[in-house]
Amino acid sequence: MDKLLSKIESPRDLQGLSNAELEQLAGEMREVLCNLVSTRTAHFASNLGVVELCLALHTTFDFSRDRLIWDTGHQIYPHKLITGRYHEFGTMRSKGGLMGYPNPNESDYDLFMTGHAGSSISATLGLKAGDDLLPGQSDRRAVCVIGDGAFPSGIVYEAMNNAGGLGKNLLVVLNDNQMSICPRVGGLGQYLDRLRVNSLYTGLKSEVLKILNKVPLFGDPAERFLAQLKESIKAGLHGGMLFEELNFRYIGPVDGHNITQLRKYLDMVKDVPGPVLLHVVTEKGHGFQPAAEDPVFFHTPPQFTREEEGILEFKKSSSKAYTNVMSEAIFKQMEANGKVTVMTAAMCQGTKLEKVRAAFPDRFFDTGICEAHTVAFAAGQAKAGLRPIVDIYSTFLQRTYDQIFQEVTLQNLPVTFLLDRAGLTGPDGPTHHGMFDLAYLRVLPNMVVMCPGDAFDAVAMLDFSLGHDSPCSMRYPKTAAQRVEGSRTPIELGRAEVIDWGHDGMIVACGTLLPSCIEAAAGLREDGLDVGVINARFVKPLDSQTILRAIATCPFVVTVEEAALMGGFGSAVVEAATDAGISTAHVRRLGIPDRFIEHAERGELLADLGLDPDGIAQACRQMSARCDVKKPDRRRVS
Ligand SMILES: Cc1ncc(C[n+]2csc(CCOP(=O)(O)OP(=O)(O)O)c2C)c(N)n1
Repeated sequence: MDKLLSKIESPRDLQGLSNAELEQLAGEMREVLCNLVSTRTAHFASNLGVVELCLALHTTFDFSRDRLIWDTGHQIYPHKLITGRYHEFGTMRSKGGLMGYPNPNESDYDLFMTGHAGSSISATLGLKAGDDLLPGQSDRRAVCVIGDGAFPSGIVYEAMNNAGGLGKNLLVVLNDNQMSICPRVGGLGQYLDRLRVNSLYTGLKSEVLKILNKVPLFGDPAERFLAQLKESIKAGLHGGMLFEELNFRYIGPVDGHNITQLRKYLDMVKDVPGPVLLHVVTEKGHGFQPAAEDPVFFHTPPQFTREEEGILEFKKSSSKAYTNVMSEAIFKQMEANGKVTVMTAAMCQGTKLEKVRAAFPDRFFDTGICEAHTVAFAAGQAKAGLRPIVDIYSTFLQRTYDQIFQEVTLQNLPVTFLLDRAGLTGPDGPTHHGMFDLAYLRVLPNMVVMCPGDAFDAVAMLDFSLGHDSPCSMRYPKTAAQRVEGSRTPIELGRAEVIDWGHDGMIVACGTLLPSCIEAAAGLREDGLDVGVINARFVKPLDSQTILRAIATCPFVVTVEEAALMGGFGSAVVEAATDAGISTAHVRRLGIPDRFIEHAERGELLADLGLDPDGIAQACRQMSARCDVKKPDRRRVS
């Protein structure tokens, strides 16, 4: 089946292949990509779109020595297929298997473990600057591939400014498929559209080839480049002045699915001195019609089966996720209050805001992959008197820490931060686990930090935050929303909710692991241990009264959070107890230890970290056994 692909152990094996064989190989690679997504959820349309580009790059450069960075890294699959990982490809994104992003532990062809967009030009420029300073390294070429969705990120212009000033030899391949996850937005995208209508790309493909054929294939690269430039200007085919003004040579647009042409272009620019931007036009989802027609859905589709006539059957989950609960809650808030606005940094689909976008087009803002701008933009709206919501993944909020500090908390502006994908995101792995937000948000004065225990809390907390005159944040994971039974207390600033009080010990649950804590307590009760549960709700302000009463009076206390232990909720509890002069020797903190967590299903990771009901119950049993000899009154420090 994979006649050619199965023999490719490394990019060196591509060297003898003709353009026709490379095209055949591209077909085989697409087949493997399609087979993968029929077994699991994985990045798909972006990978289908870069197959030819990947082959052209690896046949023009030698990346065992030259440098290559794929921006973001979600389109790394074709690269993995031809850099020695074909035989393990089926393990992609599963526990112990290949990572869905570049991973230097898997291959020397992957330079950085990344999953966040926009940093590729900076990192590649850094590699080049480093290689140029080290003896015998300056011949190493430096290439990065960046999508038009990632391209508006602020850091890209910091890097281009630096590269244009340094004049380093650097090739930036702009992979323009007119899509981020959703259709790309903003003025820069419109500029790229104008470049696309440049006759070099539209209609005049034969003209392109004529020009290329006039350019000598051998000889001084700078001269070859100038010859090409002269010919294209003569034909009125040159554009990209924005990049030229930044001291980049702009070439393109080029058809990114024509291997022959791509290789000619890459060969032409590979030794051009100074920074070059090669504008390559691709189709997201290329080669698999349903994905090309709906690249938004097929960015990371649910597992599906292909049928004869191309009809697809999707493996859909019937449960409602926290993301859905919150997008519906946002919708209702916007319906009720014309001052509520919502912002997403290119994650409209992931945060399920499509209905909000359609219903409130003037109060919905997709800013593109520009998190820092998004937060300052929200601050401006809050200052003007609106009630902005920043709906963002926990891990991407890290991009904008300074704006949260300066523009929001320092001004004490009422911006609401909804942190989706908080905690362990599962198969995306360490680049995407949202584990640091509690630690980095709770240190900021004025910031209210909330963790809903279930869907009831999540909706009520949004309502609370939109009536509160300070910045508020709340977090929830990527999982099915749960609801704790029984009558619930309303959300009150800095007040926890006592689910039950236990005489043998207490679990203090911070966040949506609350139902697991309740399940653990129920199991312990069957074993004869009376362990109660507190739903902490607030990390800041902490309900010291309730939580410290538990520490002062109960034989043991276990805190539970799906976040980094260092600086997180348990730390806040221990700090508060220490400040109050209460011993914490009988307090145990459960959460994410001080290391990066690999990829696997969220449930597998929770179990590995002792954060599932069994693990929580086990920790309680251990604490109970350990604290048995000690009595609560001995713990109070005088
Ligand atoms: C800082 C950051 N914000 C958001 C994302 C989520 N994200 C992953 S891929 C993607 C779209 C990238 O578009 P583009 O660079 O054009 O690549 P394409 O998928 O179109 O090939 C987004 C928004 C991210 N990875 N990093």
